[in-house]
Amino acid sequence: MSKLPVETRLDSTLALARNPYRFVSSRCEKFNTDAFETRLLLQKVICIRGEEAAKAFYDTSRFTRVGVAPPRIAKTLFGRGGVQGMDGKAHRHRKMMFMSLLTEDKIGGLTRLARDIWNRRILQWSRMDQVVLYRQAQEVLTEAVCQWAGVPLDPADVDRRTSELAALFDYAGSIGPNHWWARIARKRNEAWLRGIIEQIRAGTYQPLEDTAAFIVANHRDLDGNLLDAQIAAVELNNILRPTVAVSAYIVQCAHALNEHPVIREQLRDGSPDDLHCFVQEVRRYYPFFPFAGAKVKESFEWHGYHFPSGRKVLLDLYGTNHDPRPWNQPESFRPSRFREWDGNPFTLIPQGGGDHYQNHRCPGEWIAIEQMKAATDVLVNRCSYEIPEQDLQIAIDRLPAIPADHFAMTNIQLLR
Ligand code: MYR
Repeated sequence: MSKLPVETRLDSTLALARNPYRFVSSRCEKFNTDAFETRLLLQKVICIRGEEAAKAFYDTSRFTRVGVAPPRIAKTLFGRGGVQGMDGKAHRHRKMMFMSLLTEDKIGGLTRLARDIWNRRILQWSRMDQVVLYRQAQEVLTEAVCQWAGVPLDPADVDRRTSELAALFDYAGSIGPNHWWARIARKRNEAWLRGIIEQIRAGTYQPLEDTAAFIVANHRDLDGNLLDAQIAAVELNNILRPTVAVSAYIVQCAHALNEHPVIREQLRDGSPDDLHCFVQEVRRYYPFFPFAGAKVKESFEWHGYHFPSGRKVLLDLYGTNHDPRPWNQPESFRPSRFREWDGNPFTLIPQGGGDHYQNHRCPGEWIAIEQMKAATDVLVNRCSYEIPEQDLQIAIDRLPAIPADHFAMTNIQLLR
């Protein structure tokens, strides 16, 4: 058996916080390996990257997700009792609930709602001196996903509900006041959604039967019981929050359009395939979720390395998307690479890998793709704008990583 390379420093949590997206791959390059052991939050953790590592990571007989998320992430990003911390049959059953909401038809409905809201917003923007795309995208997505999910949202509440939902992903990885605000935001958001679940069950609020709110409120577990109202709220949040998090991808689309004027020109009335390739390359190239975590179920060996039972393991998502073995010149932004792509579920894993039904791969991946396409079309074909002086560098120590100034735009004009 080979000896797993081990980082010698006592704890690497700070190093990871300073450079979350390159932490694993920079060390894999140094050790010339796809796996090494380190200590994070004073616990031994094995970090892995690449296609073969992803195949092992998504083998449900090897890893569990139960009790894996650190408390600070559970209390902000994920909540407690939701699908992210489940395993086996119970996980597959819960996952089916999400997948039933994500038919092509339903995703199309959400995209149409968002398009209408974008169109309304462009008109408002044309009367404003400056807008910040990150915040605008969050508000558009909050309005659209609440309407789509059957979650009533008074127009006067769009601002505060957007701020709450955005805090959950924007400040999950922060320390200090932002992180504490994210914890408060989760409590508020869950209380709001729990109230809606209870009203649906009491019959005092009746959303359409194909909406997320109705389906989550009436979902039964494998024993035939309704979900605890608190857990139902966590699952309804699991639909709203990640949709709003697509705002980070939308800013990254805007950044890519700005960096690559030739590609932008090609997308002007380009084919649906051009748009699809562009969006896939944004998801591959830009930093979104840095890594996914799991815990070894029973000891096993992989590529000659020993993975002991109970050991936490991090799969490097960003590093796998930038692995030079499947991705030729991974550091160059080249949408055309997706014309030939074979659809391998273990090489492009910005939102997790493997199978959507069996594995912990984000069920909202298709929502993200369609929302990114709709927003890119808005930015390329529906309006013109100028980019004022600002810091456009992607802040690589920020989670999710977007430009420090969140992409400000001025002189916005409706094109048609
Ligand atoms: C979601 O809401 O589920 C999607 C969120 C995407 C944003 C990802 C960035 C946050 C990562 C926090 C992990 C911190 C690990 C130290």
